[in-house]
Amino acid sequence: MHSQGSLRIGVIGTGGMGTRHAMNIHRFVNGADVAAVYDLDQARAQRVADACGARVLDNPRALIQNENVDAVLIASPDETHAALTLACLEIGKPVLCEKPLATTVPDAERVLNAEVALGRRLVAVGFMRRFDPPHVAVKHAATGGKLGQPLLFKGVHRNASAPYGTTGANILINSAGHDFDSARWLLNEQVQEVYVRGVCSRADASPGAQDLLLVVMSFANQRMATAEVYVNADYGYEVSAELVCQHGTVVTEQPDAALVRANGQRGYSVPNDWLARFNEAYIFELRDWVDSIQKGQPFHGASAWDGYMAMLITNACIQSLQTQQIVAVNAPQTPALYQ
Ligand code: ISE
Repeated sequence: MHSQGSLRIGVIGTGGMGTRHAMNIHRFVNGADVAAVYDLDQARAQRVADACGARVLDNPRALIQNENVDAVLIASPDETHAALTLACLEIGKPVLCEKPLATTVPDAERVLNAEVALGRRLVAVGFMRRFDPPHVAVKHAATGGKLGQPLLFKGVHRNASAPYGTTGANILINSAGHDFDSARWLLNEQVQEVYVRGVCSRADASPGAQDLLLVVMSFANQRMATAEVYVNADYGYEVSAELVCQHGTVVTEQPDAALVRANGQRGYSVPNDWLARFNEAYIFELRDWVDSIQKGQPFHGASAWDGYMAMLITNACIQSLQTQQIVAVNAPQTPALYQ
């Protein structure tokens, strides 16, 4: 049953991420309930619906238009994100779209232009690192003044393994957007140029698949950023963000890490994936999103503009990876809606 007055959320996509979001809403977000779910795999959708006391709908657009759904969470495959977000904008429904907002620049532009035309912010994008306590601590330390101006962002983004055949372009579209958003968020500057190189880490990876990328970004005011994105790191899932500032540096520290001494060794465990590493961030992101809708306060996470900028940078990175040249990122002026 849904509590009176709670925000009724429809979840599109019940894979790993969508299921985690649905269960987080059900268990940890006050003032919100999962009212409906959709997945192409209806049996999978039914299992999540049963766990959350929600209905299963057989069509994502029917879910978006359903009068018993107040807000929509999109966690379906990347290539569906832009069209489904547009469908939410068409009927004025708030939406949290998992990253990436789109898989092409034109699609990201269509979402951005639709929200600008609407004149109000309905789109939130799931760059959850903005709610990750270690990343928030880096942001606070860098803006506290004691370290001076942040000059260089250094991101490390390692997945234990990626599906066979994952290409450099796939990685840039599906994964590296987090690092581009973190660099923009922590440096608070406009990106100007990118340079990307990639290598294939092992003989048994699919031919030509570059699974270790190094991205260099230059920003306005002579700020810089590097991001290592390695999707077959083997040892585990690890993300770090460091800012090198005028008078010091600040770097994310492992949350809840325990130093274990055993069997002549000492060390920390490493999570297997992003659901484990960013467990808290996903909950904090959902609470902030629900509060922004229920209380009419700004969402403190990424907007459609941030989702568009991530795709613009991604597109330039794909070109740089292919040409091995520096590529300019020609961003338009930030629309007033996002300033
Ligand atoms: C995944 O979709 C995520 O969002 C994770 O944060 C990222 O590390 C992973 O590479 C993506 O596939």
